[in-house]
Amino acid sequence: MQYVEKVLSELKAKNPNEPEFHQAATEILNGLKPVIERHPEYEKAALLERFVEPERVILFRVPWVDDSGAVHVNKGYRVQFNSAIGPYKGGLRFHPSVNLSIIKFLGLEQILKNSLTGLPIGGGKGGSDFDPKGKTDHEIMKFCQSFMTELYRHIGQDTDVPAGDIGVGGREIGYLFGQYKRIRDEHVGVLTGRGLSYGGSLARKEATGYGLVYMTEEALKCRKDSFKGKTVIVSGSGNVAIYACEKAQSLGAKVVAMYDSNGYVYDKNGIKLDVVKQIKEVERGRLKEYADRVQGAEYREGCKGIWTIPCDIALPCATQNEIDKESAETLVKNGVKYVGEGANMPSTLEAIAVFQKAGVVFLPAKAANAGGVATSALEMAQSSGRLFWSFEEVDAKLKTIMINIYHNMDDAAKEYGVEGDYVAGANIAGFKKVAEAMMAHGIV
Ligand code: NDP
Ligand code: 2IT
Repeated sequence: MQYVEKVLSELKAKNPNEPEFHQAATEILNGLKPVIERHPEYEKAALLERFVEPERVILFRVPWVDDSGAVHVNKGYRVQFNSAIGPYKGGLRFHPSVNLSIIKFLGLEQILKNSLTGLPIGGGKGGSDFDPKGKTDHEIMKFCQSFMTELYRHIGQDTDVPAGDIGVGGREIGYLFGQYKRIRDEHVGVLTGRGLSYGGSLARKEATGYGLVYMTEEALKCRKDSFKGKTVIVSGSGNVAIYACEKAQSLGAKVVAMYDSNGYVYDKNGIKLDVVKQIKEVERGRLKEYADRVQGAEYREGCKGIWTIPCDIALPCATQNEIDKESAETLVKNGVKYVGEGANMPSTLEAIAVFQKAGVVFLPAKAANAGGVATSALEMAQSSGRLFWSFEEVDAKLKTIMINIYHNMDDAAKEYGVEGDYVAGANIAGFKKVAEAMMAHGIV
């Protein structure tokens, strides 16, 4: 498809040194080829050129003072990618690897993910190369306050609503919200993932992990199967991983391994999630300690080895490109049948090709991890309506949304002649509404 090739090669030339952004754009635009073929008017309107160019990129300095009095400077980012169907919406990531390429890949993915939820939210992403590891609470607070002292002027409940991502959880959202409220003198739903005492939603914390498992459960159900008795690997041990593990276990699966960025634990008896929660959520410690506390569990340095453990279902929930071609081949050789992406872009393009060729049911991130942002949109609805829904109510809505996304991407793949290709199906189903809205708005 000449038009798609042209847009991709221009994107690479105009945005050099952004490999993650190139990767995400390649996956998306290739998946969209059948739609573009049916809509020649999109090329005339330079729709794809506009779709891959963020509406606004904000880069800023974040100076802060540590507990010893030393001054540090980090980079702050907010990419307001696309507001065609609603206010910009997407998380903030604090991790030393953060750069413009990573924020742009996340922002581009977010546009289609948010559209898939069926709720009125546009796409954005932000963050900083700040490393929260090893910092005191006071240092985290000072950093968050400095970050918000610039960010506040660019966001708003009807403009751009950030949330958490890697390195940004309830504690950080609290400090960010406190500073926003102090500067603007407004108690509004400008951030999601807030604490329950100041406008947050029940089930937001659990939503991404639970949602991932709800979608995988639906994929299993459509094949007359279930989680019961399945061996599962969940990579990561943060917010998404912990609640994916919790829901998978509650459905009768045996989760045998998890990791953090130092190494993985293999517990053939099944991961004791209360121990993981204690180490990661309460003590903010290292997963290595799990093996000291649980008899029969093994700890191994390094992450890649986790994918050599045989499993039926793999749920990568840590970070981008954690499954490469070699790991995908090993998983397939060991009999994996389902891969559900909890993290954003955890599989390389080559790994995806391996899974799809082997007939693995592959549930791509923008669909499979959409439960987090969907529940953020439910939090926004509760904030606007000054309402507070019960856990059961939010969880039921989340489950319905995940099942709908699964069938929408499945139907889109069938409609466009690529049955079972959920990468294409998710891209197409997400893109349709965004494209229609962009066309309706004229050349903007
Ligand atoms: P957390 O910060 O809570 O947890 C991240 C986990 O991944 C930690 O265990 C961390 O280990 C590990 N990790 C991070 N970077 C690496 C790395 N380079 N190599 C190995 N392990 C790594 O983040 P979340 O759980 O919120 O996010 C996980 C993924 O899910 C991300 O891709 C995020 O974009 C995506 N996501 C998150 C949503 C949310 O609602 N939070 C929604 C949708 C997607 P360590 O502790 O050692 O750093
Ligand atoms: O990648 C994601 O979807 C998130 N980090 C959640 C974003 C949100 O606004 O809840």
